[in-house]
Amino acid sequence: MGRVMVGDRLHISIFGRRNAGKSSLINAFTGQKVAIVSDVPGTTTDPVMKAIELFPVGPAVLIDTAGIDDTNDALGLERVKKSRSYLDKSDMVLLVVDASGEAGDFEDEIIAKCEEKQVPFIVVLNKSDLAVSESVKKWLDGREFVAISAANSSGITDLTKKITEKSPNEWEPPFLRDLIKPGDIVLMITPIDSSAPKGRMIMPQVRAWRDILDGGGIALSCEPQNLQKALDSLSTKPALAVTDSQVFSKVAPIIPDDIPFTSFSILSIRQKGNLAEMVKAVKTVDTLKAGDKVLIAESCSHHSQDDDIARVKIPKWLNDKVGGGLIIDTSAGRDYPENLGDYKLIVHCGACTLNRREMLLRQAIPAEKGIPMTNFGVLISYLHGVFPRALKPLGIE
Ligand SMILES: Nc1nc2c(ncn2[C@@H]2O[C@H](COP(=O)(O)OP(=O)(O)OP(=O)(O)O)[C@@H](O)[C@H]2O)c(=O)[nH]1
Ligand code: SF4
Ligand SMILES: [Mg+2]
Repeated sequence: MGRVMVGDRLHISIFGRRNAGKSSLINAFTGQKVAIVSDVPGTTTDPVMKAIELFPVGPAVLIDTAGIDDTNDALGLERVKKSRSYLDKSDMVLLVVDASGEAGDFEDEIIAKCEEKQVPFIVVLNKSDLAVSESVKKWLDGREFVAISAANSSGITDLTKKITEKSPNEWEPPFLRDLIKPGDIVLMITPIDSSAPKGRMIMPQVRAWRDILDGGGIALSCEPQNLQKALDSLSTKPALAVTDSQVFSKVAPIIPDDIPFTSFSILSIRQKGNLAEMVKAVKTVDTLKAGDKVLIAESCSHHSQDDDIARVKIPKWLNDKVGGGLIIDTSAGRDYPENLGDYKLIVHCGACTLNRREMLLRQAIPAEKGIPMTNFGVLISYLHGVFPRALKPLGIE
């Protein structure tokens, strides 16, 4: 993956006493041994930053800090000061408490700081596999907390859910600029056909264009029929190619394998929703059969055209795959149909008009009922043999 634009990632700082399990929590989140864990208090001396893809939150930076109770000597005090300075740079704080240890003034102070700076925080009760001490029991009384066991990676899903819930309203991952570095060329394949709005570009394309420039990149755009020519004319290979999903099968063979390649719809849903879940859900198409109901949902109501993607193209491609006979409904705008229970699969657009919180909620409703939801771009890449290639630039294989 390209440059990590630190400001584009949700900064989550992990605070707590020495030995509370802060570094263990980083490892549990990442599934790797990125931070040193030991039973010697004061193992982490300098803050360690780790950029990760934290689903369903999105791109995040985890910051492991030194214990806040390390106040025995000048060096310890210095470390505590440094740890605390990270609070100002945090979008969120996880306050880790060792269930078998102590809790009191140190924790109160961090919470008071978070409240003062208006940084959302979550109390994380770690080592919940051990008996809870009287001190911790007393301190937790009446508080909201998430119980985990970092050493066994249990409770991590509950914790990521809570992080999503508490993450600042306006926060969203970038459209694509975290995938490029300044000076990189991004080639956009934008067909101007009857489904393109007259005299304009569609919103996800405009978003991509702006984000390339915000990331210091160079935005190039062409129609599919000029793609080969565009590639031939470049002396520098594009760092990324982004296509309209509708022409995936047409352009995929033209784009060399060593150029990361994805679609506007996939990038848009990565920004607005939980892409990993949508990727998992796409395999449901292999189990669809005649008579099954599928919902195709767009989150804005634009005019339908003769060869509309939601009403004509996706239904045709799905029926081709299944051998016909699917019952396909479409919805447009903010509302879902009343009864989602009948659907075997929901296919959602890039949701560019929604905020991330709203899209995550739209995903959560069917998820509770066990109904898989995928995305236009993910589905088309799957049906047209561009899967998992179109997901690879986003760290999903
Ligand atoms: N039983 C149990 N032990 C844990 C758990 N999480 C961490 N530990 C143990 O607690 C000790 C401290 O873990 P660390 O992750 O190094 O703690 P830390 O908060 O980073 O500690 P410092 O860097 O010293 O401030 C290690 O021996 C871990 O194996 C847990 O969920 N259950
Ligand atoms: S909300 Fe959906 S249908 Fe409307 S422009 Fe954005 S991606 Fe397309
Ligand atoms: Mg540590």
